[in-house]
Amino acid sequence: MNEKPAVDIPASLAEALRGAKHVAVLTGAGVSAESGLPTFRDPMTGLWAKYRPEDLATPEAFARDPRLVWEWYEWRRGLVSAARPNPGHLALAEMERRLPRLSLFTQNVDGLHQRAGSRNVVELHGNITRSKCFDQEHAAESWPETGDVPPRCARCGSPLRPDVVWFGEALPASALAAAWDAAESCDLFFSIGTSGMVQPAASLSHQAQSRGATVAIINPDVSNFVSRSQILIQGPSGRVLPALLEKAWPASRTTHEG
Ligand code: BJW
Repeated sequence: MNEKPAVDIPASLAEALRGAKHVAVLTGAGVSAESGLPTFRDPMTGLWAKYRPEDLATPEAFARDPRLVWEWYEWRRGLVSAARPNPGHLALAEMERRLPRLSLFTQNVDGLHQRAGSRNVVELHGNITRSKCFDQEHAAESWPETGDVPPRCARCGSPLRPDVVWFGEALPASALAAAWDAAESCDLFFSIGTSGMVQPAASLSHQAQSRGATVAIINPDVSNFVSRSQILIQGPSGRVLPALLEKAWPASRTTHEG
């Protein structure tokens, strides 16, 4: 009775995936939801349902109350270190192995794609496990144990912050340029587990579409995606991606079972 309904994958999408020369993938917080990490904008469970982004995810917030911001990220670092990649992350890593070229751009700061085995991952919004100093952006792997919260940069004494991209900050230029290039040159673009609310990442799928790529959206809530030229697959990525993999390469199942 608890059996979940089968995911309906269009045969045309499986075929497009199998034949693609260059697949570009943009992921967001929804991809890690099945690993137990909260998204940002899901109405009941998202982080922004409980916390105000302007209090925690802007440089101004950090300047105002660095301890609050540091401790909030310490809590989230704990969630990330306890989380494990889910079948969606694993399916993307497997797709990378099967395709001539797959470029994975993630807005996530949790490192779960890399832990799942994806090798060509570009982090658009940084990584929560890294720290840098607020004033000079010196990377900090360790710091003097002075009891300061946040700790201070060993080189310049400025307070440390997580190496993530806050609102109003520029994305790493090389990461954004690579994402833009991939959106313009891919033949198939996936937007997975992202609300598409945050720029500039949200523009990538439009750019891909305008350059003639097939665009597929994977999300349990497809109500915000209305373009008829996109393929919408409604469902959690931890179920949709393994089903897509199996539909594109049915022999893989035989191989595993055999
Ligand atoms: C599932 C699922 C399952 C659930 N399977 N799916 C006005 C108009 C336009 C733009 C702006 C504007 N005012 C300001 C801006 C710019 C601003 C912006 O876009 N704001 C909008 C919110 C309005 N952008 C910026 O400020 C960016 N920088 C910038 O523009 O710089 C310009 C500049 C240039 C030169 C010099 C200086 C500046 C930076 C954006 C940084 C975003 N940072 C955050 C925090 C990162 C650190 C941290 O983790 O704390 O990034 S905010 C947050 O949103 C995080 C995410 O990466 C990002 C995107 O969220 P995402 O991943 O889409 O998550 P959700 O929760 O929104 O969606 C989850 C989805 O999953 C949902 O659709 C669910 O249905 C789905 N889902 N379960 C699959 N099992």
